Amino acid sequence: MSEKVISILGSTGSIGTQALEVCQAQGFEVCGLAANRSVSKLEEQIRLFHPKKVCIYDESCYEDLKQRVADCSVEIVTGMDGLCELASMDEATTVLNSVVGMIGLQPTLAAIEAKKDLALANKETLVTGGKLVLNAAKQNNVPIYPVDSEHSAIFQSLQGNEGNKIEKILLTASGGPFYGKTREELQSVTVAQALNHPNWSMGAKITTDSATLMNKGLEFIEAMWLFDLQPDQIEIVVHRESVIHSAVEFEDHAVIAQLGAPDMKIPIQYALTYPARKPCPGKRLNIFDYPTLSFAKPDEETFRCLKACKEAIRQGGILPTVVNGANEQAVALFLDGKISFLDIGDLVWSALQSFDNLDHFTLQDILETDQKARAYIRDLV
Ligand code: MN3
Repeated sequence: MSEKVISILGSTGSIGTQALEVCQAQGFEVCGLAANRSVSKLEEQIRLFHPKKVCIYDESCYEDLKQRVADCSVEIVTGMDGLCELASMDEATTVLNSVVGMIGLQPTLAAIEAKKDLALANKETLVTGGKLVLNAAKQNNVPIYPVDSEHSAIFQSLQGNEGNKIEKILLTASGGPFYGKTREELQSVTVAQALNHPNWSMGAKITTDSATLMNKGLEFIEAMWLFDLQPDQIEIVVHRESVIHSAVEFEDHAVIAQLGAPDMKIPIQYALTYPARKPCPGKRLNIFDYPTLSFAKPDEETFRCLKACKEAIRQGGILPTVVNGANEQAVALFLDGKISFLDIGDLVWSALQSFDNLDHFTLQDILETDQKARAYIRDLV
């Protein structure tokens, strides 16, 4: 048996497939794989990695998958129960949660309750359930290793600084494909344009979130929970080159940053091999490819999703769940051709204004608020 045994939730997505490359390079055993509905890709992964159990989230894909892998000895489960089973397998030492969206919250909690090391790529987990998740992790003594490149950079910059106070975080943002554009110029943006990210290759939901800067808003909230920060301790810096992945300023005003090629395999691997650094299949940085690095403040009036996220976490309570749910619904409608690009930010902002806050809430409240926020957007459109 290898030193680490990994269960990967979201294995057919961008993070999941790169995580499997890392597992292969490191010789880590893979005990579980979970996908939404990419049956043929999951079949390939089953044949290559021989997991004991897999989850196909969408139940309508179950029969197809079952027939395709009838000759393999793999157990197949479905739905949210299946996803939570994959998050708490006896064999697993580590769970990588890279599912897309709010559906990642319950499997995160299941992994923590089962006392698995958690490599977390699902930012909606902390955006909606930050307090629940961190309390559960503390109670169960479970470490959370960030996979998101910015949060990994912050985590890496903090190594060797136990007990040293963070003055400020510089959270870098590529600015996405529409950096510098005005609202007028963004009126006729197409789905294809929004999905054409300059530096990072990712799935459709997160690429759209990068174009609206919602992604940076979610990361802002994620950083507050992961590193126990106040909103005014986080400065968002548009850094077009995506070479500096984020930085930490300490009380003595020393700023420690992590640099690298924009390749997710590096932060994915660090989350899986921490505290060790091992040879990685990720790209090397050639610093001479970047003779100049640029830094600017984000435009929160044009990119209202970012403003909505900052306002939601400033007020706290259940409001981050409102903006997240509203955004998930709005992005789905945009990708479906039902609303315009600018509508996303306007709808998210409108949801934030329309919901009452809740200071104390349970997992059930989070799930219900998420549904209400989605319904609110569907009713408006
Ligand atoms: Mn990121």
